Amino acid sequence: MKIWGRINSSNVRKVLWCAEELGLAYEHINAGGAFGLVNEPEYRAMNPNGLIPCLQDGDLIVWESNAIVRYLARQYGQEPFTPVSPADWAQADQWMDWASLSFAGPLRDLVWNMLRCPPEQRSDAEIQRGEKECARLMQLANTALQHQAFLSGKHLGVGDIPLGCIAYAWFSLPVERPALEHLSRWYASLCERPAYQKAVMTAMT
Ligand SMILES: N[C@@H](CCC(=O)N[C@@H](CS)C(=O)NCC(=O)O)C(=O)O
Repeated sequence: MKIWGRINSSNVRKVLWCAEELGLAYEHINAGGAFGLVNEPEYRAMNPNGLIPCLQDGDLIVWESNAIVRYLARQYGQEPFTPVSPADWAQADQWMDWASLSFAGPLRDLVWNMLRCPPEQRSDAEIQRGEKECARLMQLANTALQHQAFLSGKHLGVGDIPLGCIAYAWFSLPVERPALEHLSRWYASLCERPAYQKAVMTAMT
């Protein structure tokens, strides 16, 4: 199994963390950003979308981070990490897609302006916008975590993977964060997991 993508990407972290939780053996290949590779014809032949992450497992190639996480969970996981019933899958899908789709813009506003862009291009207005929206979304997750240990229920599951990676970025950046008791407890429990430490808690730059 091969996984392409630079490790400071939240989308790549999802795939690496999932693979680590499942105890899978894989080869990791840096790609994207300063590593390039994504515009090479060989990479485009695999992933015409030209983004990271990308997975190869035997003859199968998958891109789109949530699709990769779902594939790994279905192919190699078991309950409680992998849901079984359509209803439990729907809950996991809900949190996975919500996290990815809702946070894509506001998290990018923060990461791009605080870590990646040339100083003269930094936009304080975008940082303020990202800060406000990320705080609003995290409040929503905090409420969901009031009565359950994980977004997936009593145990960690695929439904927690995308927000877990986004939360690492959010807690690592020098942004205003409201006090969110339940989200903080959930995040602290992720930080204790060896798989999370190895795959997610790496340098942001
Ligand atoms: N919806 C896609 C988004 C992928 C994406 O935007 N990847 C970014 C990194 S987070 C990327 O490839 N950027 C270009 C690069 O790093 O060269 C997914 O979840 O996989």
